[in-house]
Amino acid sequence: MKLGHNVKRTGAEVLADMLAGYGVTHVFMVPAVLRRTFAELERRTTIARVHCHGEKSAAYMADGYARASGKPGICMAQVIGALNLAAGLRDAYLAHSPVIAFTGGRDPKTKFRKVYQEVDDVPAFEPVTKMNATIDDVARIPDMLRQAFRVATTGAPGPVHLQFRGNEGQVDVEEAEMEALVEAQFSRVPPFRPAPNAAQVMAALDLLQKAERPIIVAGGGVRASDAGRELVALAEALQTPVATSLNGKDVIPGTHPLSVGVVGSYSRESANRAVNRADLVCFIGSETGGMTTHFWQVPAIGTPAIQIDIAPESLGRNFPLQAAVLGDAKTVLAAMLASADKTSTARRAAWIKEIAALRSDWYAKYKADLESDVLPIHPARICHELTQHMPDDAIVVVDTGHAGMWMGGMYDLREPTQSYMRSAGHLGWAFPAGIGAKAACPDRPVVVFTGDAGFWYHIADIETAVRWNIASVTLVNNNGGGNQSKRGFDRAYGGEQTAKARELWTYNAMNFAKLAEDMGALGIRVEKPADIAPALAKALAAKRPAIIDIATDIEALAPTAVT
Ligand SMILES: Cc1ncc(C[n+]2csc(CCOP(=O)(O)OP(=O)(O)O)c2C)c(N)n1
Ligand SMILES: [Mg+2]
Repeated sequence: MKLGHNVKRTGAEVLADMLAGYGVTHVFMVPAVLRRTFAELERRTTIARVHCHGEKSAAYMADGYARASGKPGICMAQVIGALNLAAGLRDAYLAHSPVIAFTGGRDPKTKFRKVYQEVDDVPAFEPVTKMNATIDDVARIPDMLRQAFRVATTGAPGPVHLQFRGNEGQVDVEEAEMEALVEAQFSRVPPFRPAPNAAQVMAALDLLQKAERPIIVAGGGVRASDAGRELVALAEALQTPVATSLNGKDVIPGTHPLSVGVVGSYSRESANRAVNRADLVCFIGSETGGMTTHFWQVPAIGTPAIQIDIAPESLGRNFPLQAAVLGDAKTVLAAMLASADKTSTARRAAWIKEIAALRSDWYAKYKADLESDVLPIHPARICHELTQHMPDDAIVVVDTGHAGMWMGGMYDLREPTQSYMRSAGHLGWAFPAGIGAKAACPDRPVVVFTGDAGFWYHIADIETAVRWNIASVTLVNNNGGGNQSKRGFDRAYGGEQTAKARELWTYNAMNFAKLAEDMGALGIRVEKPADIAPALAKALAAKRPAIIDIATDIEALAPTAVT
């Protein structure tokens, strides 16, 4: 129907139809927001309305959904929950994840009159969104929703916030002459693949081919562009090793001979050593931020660099460039591959030997930890077991802190069909993000790795996963505390902290498997390294939410970054 038909529809009907039209399968929220829309979702669509135990958790679920599928994740809160939801968008913002948040907001008739539960929430969404807007008139729902999907998915993706008039967004019950028009192109990342300028491609390629010790640092932009295959093909054609950011870990299998691992702060020694030996660093889809460069020490600023990115404002932000290429990673890499001079690889024979040595030196140094039989279990052993036993199509979802360090540095993807997603810094992100990932990809195994402090944050959502039978598997590296904090408190106490200082970062002992069982999930407690792989197999076969509680050593500290 074209406008001018004079047929009025409610905002709720149009919103429900449009969400279905964009291919949304789940929305995550805490009631009560857009109540009429939820009724229409039930009448008109098959969209699952996952109500969970906190707005931050809802945002993390939407974020996990988005990162696993490339489709925008939808989360919602009424006015009083809006800032909890905004807090949850922070990780999505940092990770360039396309999350769309709906909140209830103010009514012009009553604002500034001390309305129950009301503050002006909009400014709080400003630092965590690419677009932050209000819908005051029901007739604006269609075009604003289209703009939300457009902004969330284009360029470097990211979160969007739409505030609907009324504390619960009651503007959705009003009627107007509206069209439920959907632009399907914007229903997933990337909607466009901008082609690079040919001269820029040749300039970058020329530098890579002339270099004797070049290295590629691939970031989340390569992941968003689904350009792993092209990346590995170019690396092979030019015999150029690849380091990744933590966010880009799954763009090349860790077992590939040209992979040196994750570079930066939560990293692998071989990656930092390789990047600091390089005579040319090629950043692709990377913010060149503090985490990936260990605060601009790896590589040092001034190291000859080239950069490929879809966002022009990223090019050269932190490293002076010898060449800059603007475009979609997959398209740029394919263009470079098409013109690559494979005879140039002879120049890099010595470098490739050095890379092989860095790889084997790393393994030799950590072999004892990776294969450790000590009790309580060494976390590196968990990572090593996961490398060997993770299904070929698994999505691995990892929390921050020690979880990020252990898995970033010690775990390897074996197959290009395996995925890896990580918290961009928020403790507690991984468990709900894993629920979102499993909702988005029900046919793929989803395995979460989190510490116990991270798991405590959103533990109530075990019940959510059970209620919706969203069968993610969560491994808890349970050491009875947040022991990444140990080094920091030692420093704060001027050497070694007091015994009493441990009350700052330790908890009561907890058996999360037992707790999970009480909440209706499968719970498995693991106390011996040999039981890790069977527990994973059992949990994956159970086809219901599972928590594997692994008792580990509170004294085990992950290796810190080398420079
Ligand atoms: C929202 C948030 N608050 C605080 C921190 C700081 N932080 C980083 S790691 C950590 C403790 C992690 O503990 P746990 O998840 O049990 O892992 P462990 O270090 O014990 O392996 C804390 C508090 C953070 N990253 N995010
Ligand atoms: Mg812990």
